[in-house]
Amino acid sequence: MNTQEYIALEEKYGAHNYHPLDVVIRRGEGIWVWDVEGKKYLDFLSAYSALNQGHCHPRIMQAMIDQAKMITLTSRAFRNDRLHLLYKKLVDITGLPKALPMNSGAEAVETALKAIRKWAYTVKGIPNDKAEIIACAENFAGRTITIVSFSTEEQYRSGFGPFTPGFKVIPYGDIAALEKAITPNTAAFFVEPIQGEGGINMPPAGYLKQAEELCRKNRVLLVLDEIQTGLGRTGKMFAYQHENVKPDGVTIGKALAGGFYPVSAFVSSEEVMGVFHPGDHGSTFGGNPLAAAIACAALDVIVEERLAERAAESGEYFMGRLRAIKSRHVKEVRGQGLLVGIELKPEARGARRFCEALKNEGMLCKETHQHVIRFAPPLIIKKEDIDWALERIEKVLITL
Ligand code: IF1
Repeated sequence: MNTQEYIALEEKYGAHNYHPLDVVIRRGEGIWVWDVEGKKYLDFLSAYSALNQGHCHPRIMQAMIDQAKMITLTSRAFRNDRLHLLYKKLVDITGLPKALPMNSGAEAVETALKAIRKWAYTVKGIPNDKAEIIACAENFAGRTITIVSFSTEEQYRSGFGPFTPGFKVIPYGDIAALEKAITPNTAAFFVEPIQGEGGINMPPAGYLKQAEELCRKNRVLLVLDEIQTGLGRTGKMFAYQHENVKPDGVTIGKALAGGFYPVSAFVSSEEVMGVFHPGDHGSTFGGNPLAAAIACAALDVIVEERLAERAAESGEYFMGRLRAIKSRHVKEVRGQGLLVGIELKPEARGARRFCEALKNEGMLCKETHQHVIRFAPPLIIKKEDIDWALERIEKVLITL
């Protein structure tokens, strides 16, 4: 079958909840993918930052194969000999003492929200059902009804009401708004260090540190969503480390398993995680031995191949070269490490057509929020491959 035939079958049998680029990928290795016609592309999206280690990393693959030959799933009704290893690694990289493993990012976020609420009632003493969680406009934290209850993107909410109460939404990056929003019933401030889907929105320097101080002063938990910014993507293991912030909790996902398996986690303090008692929360696959073995290997790759440091260096080079491109379409280049966005001017008529043109040049990336082209290559990318990409990006930004 050729590309069009594959597309026709997807369209015929699949729900239309995505509008993907018309490329049908068959194989991936490192930073490259090949489509069903043998065309080769440089992957500049990394499955939305779930492939920081690159496609089909051999070391993670071997860990998956080895574990799959032993046992894949026990349920949490019993224990297994891999989970403690993942717990220890998550504790070591975050500096937070307790982890709760889940599967999708949204499940890690839901876990965090439940922990926050139960902490509010049983530890902080907020009256039952009165806990307030503050979130920021243009957030993205997943697709469940509770999570879209605090989304400000109409399309993510339309038709899915009624919504979960107990959330307050404030402008991103605005400390005064956070201070004003805090009440005696505020349980937590839940925020992304950099807003990915929101359009690679960077907060003002010092914002996270000021938020941490404000939260501490008011006994409000600071819980950071690092599902997209975490695991080396912004040039540190976690984006919060750029400002030496110490959150009360963090959600992790995507690259936690290097693209081989859905693995996520909520990592937090003894005080917060201690609200969970046996039977309070969980999931069929959360913390299974196959997930744990894969995630351990995925984390080892990030640490031992120095992916955070490489993202910092590559990102600085990449953004410097992007900013030097003289294009009438570009409004702003922004980002940190290898989480980069080019915001186009409205007269550029949207980022999608630039992504289509880049696909024709052999590069895969995705627009976000109409006017932003998001660039997020695997962190293993080398300088010569960044140069290869820059040639194509410059050509498209100048000729389109
Ligand atoms: C889609 C982008 C969207 C996330 C943050 C939690 C989650 C995500 C910061 C939930 C997931 C994914 C979801 C995927 C596309 C992608 C995405 F921001 F990365 F680009 F949509 F906004 N927190 N982001 O970014 O994790 O449940 O998906 O594992 O839904 O289209 P998940």
